[in-house]
Amino acid sequence: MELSEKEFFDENGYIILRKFFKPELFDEVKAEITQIGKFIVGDKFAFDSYHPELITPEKQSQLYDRLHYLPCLSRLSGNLDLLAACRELGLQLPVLMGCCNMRYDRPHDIRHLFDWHQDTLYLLGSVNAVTAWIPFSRVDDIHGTVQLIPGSHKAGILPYKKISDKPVEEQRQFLQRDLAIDTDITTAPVTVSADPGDVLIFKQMAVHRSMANLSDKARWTAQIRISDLTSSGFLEEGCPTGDKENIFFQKYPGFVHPLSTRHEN
Ligand SMILES: O=C(O)CCC(=O)C(=O)O
Repeated sequence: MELSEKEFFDENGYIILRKFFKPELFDEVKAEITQIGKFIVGDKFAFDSYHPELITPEKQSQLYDRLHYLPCLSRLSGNLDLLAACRELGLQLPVLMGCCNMRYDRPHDIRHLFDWHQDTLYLLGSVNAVTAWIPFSRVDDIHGTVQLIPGSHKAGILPYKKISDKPVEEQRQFLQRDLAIDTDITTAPVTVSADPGDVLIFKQMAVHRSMANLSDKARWTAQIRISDLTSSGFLEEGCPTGDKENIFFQKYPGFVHPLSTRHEN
């Protein structure tokens, strides 16, 4: 028997909704990226092609750091169809988490790839929070993409360890470079292949990682983070988000902080 979209999502922790966005949406995204790209990098900047000689490390970080201020990202975050899809997937009252982002993954640049992780560990949010991962260019095992472990969200937050020397203090932000999953990932992953217009929605508890861009084109994506205000305990806990609080001071149902990491300095 075929599963409904919601059943598939609940079972696997992710879903790819094909041809979800209208093509016009990408015209405005491309236009805004091209506008800031030309301003920062120079007139030869083009969304669809990549010229390593133009993009110095300084220009790359200037470009990257500006992406999440693009007005089109706000419009995407507030996209009514996206919020309706979240409701259909079970988020009764979807609210933005303020950590929406865009990624620019250059060919063969592995420095910014994320190893296996769960977004909840860094972003907090409601237990059923989701990330809408939106490609603006082709994504697959050649062009770079993400891999997910189906069903991994069901185990809640996995054991983790601190991998930086950042002290554990209440209002400190912990990022991917500070915390890592402390267990072997042995289940076979799913590799996402998608085109502009498609959207991957995954539970922030789902274990996932980046895959390198082996093509000669830049990989452009947006990540919209959405919690559910009605999720049990979320409001009572003060709607925690990872830019103000961290996992060491949060209670997620059924999760016991590993003694090896709790309050370790
Ligand atoms: O796009 C990627 O390579 C990884 C994105 C990711 O893991 C995330 O946004 O949580």
